[in-house]
Amino acid sequence: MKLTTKILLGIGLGLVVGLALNYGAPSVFTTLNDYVFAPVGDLFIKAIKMIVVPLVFFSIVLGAAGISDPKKMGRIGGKTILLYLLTTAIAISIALLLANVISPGEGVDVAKPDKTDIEAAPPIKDTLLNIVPENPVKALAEGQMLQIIFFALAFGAGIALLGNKVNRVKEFVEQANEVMMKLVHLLMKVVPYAAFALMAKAVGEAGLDLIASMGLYMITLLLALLIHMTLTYGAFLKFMAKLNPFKFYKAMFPAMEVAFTTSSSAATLPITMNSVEKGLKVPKSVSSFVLPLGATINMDGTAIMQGTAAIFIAQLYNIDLSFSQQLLIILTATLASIGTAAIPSAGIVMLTIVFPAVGLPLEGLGIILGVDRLLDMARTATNITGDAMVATCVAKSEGADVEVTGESVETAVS
Ligand code: DAS
Repeated sequence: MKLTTKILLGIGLGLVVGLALNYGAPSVFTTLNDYVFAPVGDLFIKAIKMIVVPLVFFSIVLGAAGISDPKKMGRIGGKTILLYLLTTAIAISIALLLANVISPGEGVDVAKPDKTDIEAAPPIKDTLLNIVPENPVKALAEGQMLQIIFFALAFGAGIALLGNKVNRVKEFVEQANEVMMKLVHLLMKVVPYAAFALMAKAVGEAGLDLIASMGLYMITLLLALLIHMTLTYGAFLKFMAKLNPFKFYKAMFPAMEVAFTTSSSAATLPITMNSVEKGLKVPKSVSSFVLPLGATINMDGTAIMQGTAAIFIAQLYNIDLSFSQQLLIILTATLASIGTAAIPSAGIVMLTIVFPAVGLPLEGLGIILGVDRLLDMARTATNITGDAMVATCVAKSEGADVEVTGESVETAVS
């Protein structure tokens, strides 16, 4: 049975058990929650926290080290990274605006976690100043994620600049990254059971109201993805790449389909490159730099999920987020999306960066996890579309004659 099917079964069973206990046997729920649901949920979240530091570190080092020839790529690299950061910040801003307007988490009384490890978020100025770690080893040991991301970007850039002189370091990082991807893959096998326990716990506590609010959370997120894909990307395509957005989407549809079915930007990369080179006439000199880098560090869809999830969980737990804390979400979700590995469900793992940064309880991860599988498919399609859009705009700005050739691209997905 496919993992997605197992997860959906786990969610469904968790919903039914949670509702039955919430309405029929609250005392039984309390016992089951204490001895089954909560411990399973806690263990799963601890396992996520166990892998997030090395996963982020090696994933970002590899992404930064992948900048083939930083000197040659100066102009193209500068444009690419600027567009990646700009579109990601726009994506999160759309997500925050929609989540505040729709307020999917309002009106549901989810018991606040009894742990006191929810620290108040530091002022945004301190967070920005603290991004540069005085002691990177201490940052890694303490899981200071923003400092880890900064150090990883610097370390990767160092590898890129030294090139072949440090091949063994690069090989080690590549293999370490493979190990971390494998651990995420193995952890995802536990998701159906964790989703069951966490869903039963959450619905057992909050009842039907929670299901309605989770449905609203999904609608809010999918709407943000749609707006970003059509309005943001449409504007860049029309005014910067001088392309008809509808023709662009037609050319990119095969890649979007593969991204949707695989939930992995990495698995989709060959199709994304094929679509951009054959379907949009983007030169290989641009696509071979912009797309692999984008698959690693540019994930607008993931950033939208992280922004929406943060506001949703804050609303569920009645935690008021100030404007500066919401700005902090834009910063942390941008950095978290850079650190997200291009594999299924990696974006949910990175919520362990965003939530603590603004004082949100990680228990909220369990509620998000339950409905994340479908959302991962949609946001991965957005991720690769953003990469392709930037590659097209950069190619145009470099004088390439980008146009829609109408050539169909065979996808590898059977
Ligand atoms: N599935 C990830 C990707 O490959 C994104 C995510 O998990 O958020 O893009």
